[in-house]
Amino acid sequence: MSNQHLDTWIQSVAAHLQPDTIHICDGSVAERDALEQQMLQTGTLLTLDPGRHPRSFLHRSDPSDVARTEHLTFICSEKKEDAGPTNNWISPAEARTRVWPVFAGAMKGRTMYVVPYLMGPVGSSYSKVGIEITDSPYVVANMRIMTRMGKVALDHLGTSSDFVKGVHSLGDLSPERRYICHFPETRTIWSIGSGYGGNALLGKKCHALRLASVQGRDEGWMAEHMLILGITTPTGEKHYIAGAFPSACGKTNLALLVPTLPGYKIETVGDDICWMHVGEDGRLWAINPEAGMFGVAPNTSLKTNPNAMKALANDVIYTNVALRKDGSVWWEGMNGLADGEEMLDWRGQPWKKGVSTEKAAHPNSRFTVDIRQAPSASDRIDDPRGVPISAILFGGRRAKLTPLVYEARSWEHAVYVGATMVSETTAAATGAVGVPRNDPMAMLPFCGYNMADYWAHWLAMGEKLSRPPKVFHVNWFRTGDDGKFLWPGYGDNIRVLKWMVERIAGGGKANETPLGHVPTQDALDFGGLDIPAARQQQLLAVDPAAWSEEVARTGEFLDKFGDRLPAPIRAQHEALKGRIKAR
Ligand code: OXD
Ligand code: MN
Repeated sequence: MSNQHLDTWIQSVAAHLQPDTIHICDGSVAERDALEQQMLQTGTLLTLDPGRHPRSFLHRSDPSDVARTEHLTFICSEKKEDAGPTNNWISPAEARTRVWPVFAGAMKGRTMYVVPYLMGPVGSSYSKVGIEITDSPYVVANMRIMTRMGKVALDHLGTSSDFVKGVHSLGDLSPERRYICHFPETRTIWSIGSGYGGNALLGKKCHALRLASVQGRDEGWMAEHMLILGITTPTGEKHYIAGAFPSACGKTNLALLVPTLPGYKIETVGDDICWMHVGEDGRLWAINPEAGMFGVAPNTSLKTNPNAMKALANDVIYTNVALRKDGSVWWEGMNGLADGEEMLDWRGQPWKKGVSTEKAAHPNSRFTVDIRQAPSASDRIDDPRGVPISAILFGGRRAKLTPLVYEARSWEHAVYVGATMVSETTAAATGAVGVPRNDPMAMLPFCGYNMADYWAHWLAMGEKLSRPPKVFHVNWFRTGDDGKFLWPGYGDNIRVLKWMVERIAGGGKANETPLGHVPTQDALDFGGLDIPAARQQQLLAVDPAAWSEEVARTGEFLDKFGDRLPAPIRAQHEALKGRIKAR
């Protein structure tokens, strides 16, 4: 079926970028195989040992291009206020004069791939089509795993003009000429100068979060940086939970959790992005718009995330991991290296265990794999209706201050809790690691419009929910005075989920604190864990003095939004101050 809107747009982009040839991707296995062969010949992909890693490849990116570059990422709304104080902004007119010329002739001597992709299950009224034009076969191969790509997307689109238009070129890969521009009003993305996942796989952060968050606001739904998991209790009670955590804070680990408590079962629906709609039953219903995982490799091991390791059995694209002499991949946290073992680091340089001081794998090295390969994959991943959400988690990485878990007091309070999330930075973006920064709903780098309006949208969504989910805040990363983690995390996080499910059912003992409801020490299942009572107490403690400093900092953050800050957020802030003072 031909689509006039699509054809016209492709021609206009081609006229400017001047590729040698144009290839419209159909998503077939034959197409994938041919592309892989070509990338092996050019060195874009390297082979791995076929016995250990069937049909899997290694890609090494340019060393200056290994993470999202937030300072080169722009929201190009007509009005600056619509991008808000947390986004970089340039006007569409400026983008046209400053950025579009960088694309001129960028595909000379290259093939222009046209990648139609569907975000969301086939046949779902919630799913959306995007078309990514790119000159990177690595991007095509990743998009084929991360989305439902090719004919299936064109079939969904039909003759409609309703698709996100993404133009991506590697350009010369120079950070000097790198731009990732989003035009929410025309649902367009321009990305040049980077081949890195979050900058170049336009379906993911650019479309499914930055543009979709705006579209969701306009159409009354939500695009969130959240995992989706299903939990079944020993008595057969089943719930779905969505969770927002900043990048590289363990979303994939939680989504694929193997419970340490007997009788519990966890299913994975999504590990990074979640689109939620109000169902006829007054609940929130969620789909995972993606089809794959672009997971952080370091610290993924049989111990920390056995389901991820099993998902990686075959058909994986690894990016910037280390390569052992036997043709297998390695990253920090995987163990199993003999002292003195030599291999190649993520740049392809010789590396020796016990001698080399640099990391062998880049801290933001990744695996790309079909999420349905995880043993925990839910049979609802492809359900066009999505899944009903019983609880939402907000989580940050805080060494101090924030208790393991607390429950918000109301929807308005929940929106405040999400809006005031703080987390210590990670390697997923360039810049210093370990610095606390406000990251509302884990959307700081991904909200395509003014955060204050985004909170107003959250508040408005709450009004439409007759059966809103319960909302919790979690922090797996609190440390004791010795600097060691107080909580074992990983599979033991099931103990926190257990308490949440009890709360959903109307049970689960809790203390009322200024922050919200914190489980009593005996309400949390510490059974079989070697955590002394004093450390359990520290894990759940709320220190009013420290919180009054935190609240002052939060106040400064909220002030950035001026008059646009929704009144209920300000009111929640004042109420929290009052509760802390009363202690
Ligand atoms: C990701 C990120 O890649 O959040 O998911 O950076
Ligand atoms: Mn993410």
